[in-house]
Amino acid sequence: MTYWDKEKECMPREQLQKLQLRRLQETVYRAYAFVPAYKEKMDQVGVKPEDIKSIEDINKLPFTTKQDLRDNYPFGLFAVPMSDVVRIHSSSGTTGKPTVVGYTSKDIDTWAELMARALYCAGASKHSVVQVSYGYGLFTGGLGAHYGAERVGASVIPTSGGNTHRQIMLMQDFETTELMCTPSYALFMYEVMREMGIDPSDLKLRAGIFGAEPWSENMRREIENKLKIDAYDIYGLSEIIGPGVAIECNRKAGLHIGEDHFIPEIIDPETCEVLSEGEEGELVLTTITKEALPIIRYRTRDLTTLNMERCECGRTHARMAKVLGRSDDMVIIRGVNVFPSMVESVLLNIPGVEPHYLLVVDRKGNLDELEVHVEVSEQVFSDEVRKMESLGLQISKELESALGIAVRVRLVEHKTIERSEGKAKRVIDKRNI
Ligand code: DLL
Repeated sequence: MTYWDKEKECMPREQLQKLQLRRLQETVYRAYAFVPAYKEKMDQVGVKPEDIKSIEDINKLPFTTKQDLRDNYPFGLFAVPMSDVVRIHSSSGTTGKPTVVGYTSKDIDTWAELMARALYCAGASKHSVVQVSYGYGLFTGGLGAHYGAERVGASVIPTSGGNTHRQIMLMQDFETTELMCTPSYALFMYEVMREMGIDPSDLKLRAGIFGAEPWSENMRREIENKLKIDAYDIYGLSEIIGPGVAIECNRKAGLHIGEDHFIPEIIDPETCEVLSEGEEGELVLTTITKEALPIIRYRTRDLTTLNMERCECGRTHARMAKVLGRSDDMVIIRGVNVFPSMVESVLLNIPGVEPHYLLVVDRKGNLDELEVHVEVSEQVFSDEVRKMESLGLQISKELESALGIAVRVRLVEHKTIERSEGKAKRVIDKRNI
């Protein structure tokens, strides 16, 4: 087994916790001293930086939410003067002002290091040709991946998202070995490859490092079989640093969180109570090395579990389970919680169904209705009506038994559901509530 930074990645937990405590204390001191909003929040609950005497004391600190970033738009949570900020990113956000994040040059270095570690963990090296098809720009995906791939010493192709035909031509001609993009875009690329008459097994592609949106295990299988590659899950969010917060190793038994830079916790999203190892809840992250934008106990809204056991690969950092949904992605239909990934998992087990789907939620009278649009293969679509009907029936039965609510299924023709070059849109909620 080889590691990018064995000393850090395989550090005994006791030692790791000492490092975390020291870094946490420094972070809390800096946040309290330099960010008025943090001082105010801590004063409100009556906690001072010197009250943090052990790692467990983290739960004395107040949470930070996206709303705090919005309230302090654009730079109000920065802990350094703007002259020390060398990069600004922001996350799109569907409503209102975007969330703005900043980096010092040391932060950029930390991020590149974490991304290099992530890429290496997924098998990339200086012999790799890495195609970065995450968007470059305010989104952290493109540049985050780019700096990490360069640090590994790989040859980097900064294609960004879009222009899919050209992406594939370059992938073929430049002999890309690792592809980095959203899992939904990887599937779209496969479709375009087929149209171009390219057989993925003739490419040099070895692995994909996919993230920025939830994707089920069935989706992983689908991508691996179609593109003939090994697919790794990478997790991150702009508020914390961007991609590279956590990455799978080749055991694919959870994503290793860079615990020398972040402290993870799991809370009950309703009561905010801290849950114990293995219990499912909302991931909360604290940055402990970030200079420009220290973030204390950030409520990610992502639902997962933590596993603190040493991985078979030798790494000791906590592993988070694949994130299958966000608490705010969840649609509540007649009181039942439904995640798009649950629908995805069911669909991809049914032959003839394509991995492209859309949940449309509406309210008729007082009743919520869920309609799932499902793409079927060209062959199925041209089959006789009776076969289509029975497939539709099978899908709705399987969805109903998995979700516990009635589901209307609409089979749609190949390529009718909009393809995405970035994060896929899986839900349309037409209810005005
Ligand atoms: O999506 C950073 C990123 C870029 C991660 C490229 C991985 C690869 P944001 O735009 O701020 O940052 O969105 C963060 O995306 O809170 C999750 O809900 C979701 N997300 C990110 N990675 C995963 C993943 C980037 N592997 C939000 N699985 C997060 C599931 C993910 N959801």
